[in-house]
Amino acid sequence: MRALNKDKPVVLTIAGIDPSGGAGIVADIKTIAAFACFPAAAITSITFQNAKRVFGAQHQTAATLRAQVEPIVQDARVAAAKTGMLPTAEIVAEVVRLFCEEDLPAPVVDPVMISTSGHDLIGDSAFQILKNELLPVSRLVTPNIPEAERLVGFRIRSVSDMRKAAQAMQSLGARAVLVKGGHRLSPEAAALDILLDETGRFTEFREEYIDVGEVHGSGCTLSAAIAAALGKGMSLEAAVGAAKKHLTDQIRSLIR
Ligand code: PXL
Repeated sequence: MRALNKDKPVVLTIAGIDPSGGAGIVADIKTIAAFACFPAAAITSITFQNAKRVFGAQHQTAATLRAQVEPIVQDARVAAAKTGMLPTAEIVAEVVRLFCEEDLPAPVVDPVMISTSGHDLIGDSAFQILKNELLPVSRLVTPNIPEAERLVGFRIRSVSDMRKAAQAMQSLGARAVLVKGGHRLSPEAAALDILLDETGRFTEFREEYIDVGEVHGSGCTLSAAIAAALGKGMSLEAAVGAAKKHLTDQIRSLIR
């Protein structure tokens, strides 16, 4: 049996579901489809939330995550992948095993830690496995400033610190790193993202900063867009540029 549109590149997201649609897998699917790719999705956690608050979550087990991913891999060539919320040590360790064992491309890792509404989305031991085992099998890791600070263990106060943090994350094993700046750092860093690629080269991405406050799901959307663009065969640099433009267009539509 055939699935509609499956001639498009299949892009897999392994992430939490936010049933209110702002973040997580629903945002990923919308984004992957907007890039004319075929979304496949494996759920790590069912969260109970809206844009204002997270009320709780029901996490999956390693077994139920594997049971979702294996049939996808058996039936389709996955062109690109991303990971989002990986709440428990059991889940992160299984994700690492899946990317090592299965015929899957190295993922874009969005190191989700805290929801925009302030809820913790990853446990301490899960964080350690993400840092020590998932980063080394990633294609790209896409932290915002607080996530980067937790991964590297020092404060980021300037654009030069963003570059140092990117290099520190590459030393942890990530092939490439995209540090997302933000308004909290400085007006200069607002909407500035810095890419460090596998050859050690830095590229700065700057889009207009649109002051709409925190946007629920912006990290999910950006990482899904990068994965989709990679799935279409774009270079890493072109994929990040296209993804950032897509996110900025979406944010701009909030004020229209
Ligand atoms: O934006 C981070 C994030 C990722 N994944 C899920 C989320 C959130 C934030 O709320 O709910 C499932």
